[in-house]
Formats: sequence, C-alpha cells, structure tokens
Amino acid sequence: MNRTPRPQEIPARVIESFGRRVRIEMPDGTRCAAELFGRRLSVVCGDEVRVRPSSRGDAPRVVAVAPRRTLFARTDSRGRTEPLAANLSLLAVIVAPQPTPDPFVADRYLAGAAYAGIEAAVVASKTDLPDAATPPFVELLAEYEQAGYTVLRTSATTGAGIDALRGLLDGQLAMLVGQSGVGKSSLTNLLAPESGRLTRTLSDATGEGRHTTVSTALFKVPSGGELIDSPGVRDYAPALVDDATVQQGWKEMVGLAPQCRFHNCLHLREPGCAVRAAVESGDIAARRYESYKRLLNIMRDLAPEYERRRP
Ligand SMILES: Nc1nc2c(ncn2[C@@H]2O[C@H](COP(=O)(O)OP(=O)(O)OP(=O)(O)O)[C@@H](O)[C@H]2O)c(=O)[nH]1
Ligand SMILES: [Mg+2]
Ligand SMILES: [Zn+2]
Repeated sequence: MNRTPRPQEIPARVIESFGRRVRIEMPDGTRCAAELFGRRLSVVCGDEVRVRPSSRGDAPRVVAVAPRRTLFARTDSRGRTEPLAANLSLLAVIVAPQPTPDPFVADRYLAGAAYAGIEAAVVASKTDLPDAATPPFVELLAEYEQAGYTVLRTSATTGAGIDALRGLLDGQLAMLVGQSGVGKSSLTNLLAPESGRLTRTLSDATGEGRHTTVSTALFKVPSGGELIDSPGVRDYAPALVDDATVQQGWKEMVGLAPQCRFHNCLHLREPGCAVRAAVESGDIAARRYESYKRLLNIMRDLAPEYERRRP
C-alpha cells in the first residue's frame, strides 16, 4: 500500500487572534493563518501550540495547546471569563491625557494582572500634548507612583521615553492595553517597525477612541522582548476572584493589610483597619481606595450572574 505518512505535529506559536481566527508562527519563522481543530479548542495570542502542517494546500491545523504559564482574561457582562492572551510576563497599561482617561479602567487592568500573576506597569502616552501637564493627568500618574507602580512617560510623536519603554520590555512578553485611542498601536509601530499596525489618522473631534485595532497581535521588539498590541476597550473587568483576593490588585494595600485588626479585613467598615487609616492620612489615594471598593462590588455583582448560568 502506498499511503502518505501522517504529517508530524510541530510546535508553533499563536501570534494573532481574533475570535476563532488565528495566525501562527512556525519554528522557522514563517507566519500563516491556521485553523483550530475541534470546537472545544480555544487559543489566544501568545499560546504555544502544536500544529499539523497543511497537506494539499489547506491551512495548518492547531491540534493542542501547551500549558500556559499565565493567562490574562476579562469577565464579560454576563460573568463569563474570556481569555485575552497567554504567557504574558508584563502588562503595560497605557494611559493618555486624551481621550479623557478613565482611571478605573487602568486600576482594573493593574488588578487583573496581579490576579493572573503578571507584572504590571503604567505607561503614560502622548506626553507631548498640553493636557499631559495639567493637574488631572499629572495627579493620576502621581497616584500610581505613590501606589508603587513603575510609571513611564512617553510620546510616540516626539520619541520621548521610548528608550525607557524599550528597557521595560526587554526580556518580556508584554501586552499593551488601555482605552481606545490612547496610542497603543502608535507605540507598537515605533517599538516594532515591522508590525505595520493601523492607527487612527483622521482627527476625531470628540477625542474619544474609535476602536481602530480589532485583533490582538504579537511582535518582536528588535532591542529585546516581544509585545502584543490589543484592541482598545471602553471597560475592563478582571476574571472573577473572591472578596479576599480583590485587594491583591492594589499594590499599596498588600503591605498594609497584615496590620489590620482582623486578618480577614476587607477594609470597608471593620474597626482597626490599617488601610482606611492610610486613606485618611493620605498615604493611600482616596480615588484608588474608591476604585478598590468599586471592583469589590463589581465582582460581587458578576459572580451571581456566573453562578446562575452554570449548568
Ligand atoms: N499627540 C500625540 N498623538 C498621538 C501619540 N500617539 C498616538 N497619537 C494619536 O492618537 C490617535 C490614536 O492612536 P492609536 O495608536 O491608533 O491608538 P490605539 O490605542 O491603538 O487605539 P485603538 O486601536 O482604537 O485601541 C492617533 O490619531 C494617533 O496619531 C502621541 O504620542 N502624541
Ligand atoms: Mg490600536
Ligand atoms: Zn483593613
């Protein structure tokens, strides 16, 4: 019998994902579209996979996913977890003076990274804009520094801070996240010139983002490291965690919690709370504390949604 041998499975990496559409990179560096084998297989950008090479010209098939070192996800409005990227080591939360920043989105991204065991940093973009020097934005960045996060100030237009950003990304698999229009793709094009990401070119009178980027895609940074550009969001909620874990997403609270009178203090109305004392003395920014309470409420609201949907 003259049977064609079954083609061998080879390792590859998912470098772009858009729903169930994926692109992969083969060990020899070639990149192509791939199909997912089986309905239950779910992969995201950054996944290490095994593929069955194409035969007769059809697309290679992803047949298996390697265990993930980290999985960054979000919760949708129905309490379901949606994976966004795999194997990240760093989440770069981009905040810009325009469009109008929503600090709660940035806070929740920082929290989501912590819950997933991923380092996080704040990257201010568009520092060339006059609004970057006005109080709301300056204070926002100061809050993150006070909380203990690395804060870089950059501009894709002038190139300011880009070397520092390269330094931050070196050796990392980092994803750039943030509201639509903050300049994620502009930074990606600067850091990884091969990427050729589409950025919004027309001036937008409202200053609101327009969701230019639709896919999540990974690129090598020639100076070291890799980055993933992702679609901008209006909102973000981390994958569900229990009440006691929510505070882990606030760097400035983690060190203080052991000083609370009750070991299971949620820093709400409990007596002898070290976190609330720090808020009162100004050591913890009041806005950050409000943001913590908001996420605690969001998690409590979303959990029943999820429970209700369970079979
Ligand atoms: N002044 C100034 N404008 C910038 C800078 N970086 C980006 N922009 C502008 O901001 C707009 C949005 O930039 P994008 O890079 O498309 O933003 P994005 O975060 O990728 O947006 P989404 O893909 O929709 O999430 C574009 O009009 C850019 O030209 C900057 O450093 N300074
Ligand atoms: Mg973009
Ligand atoms: Zn407390």
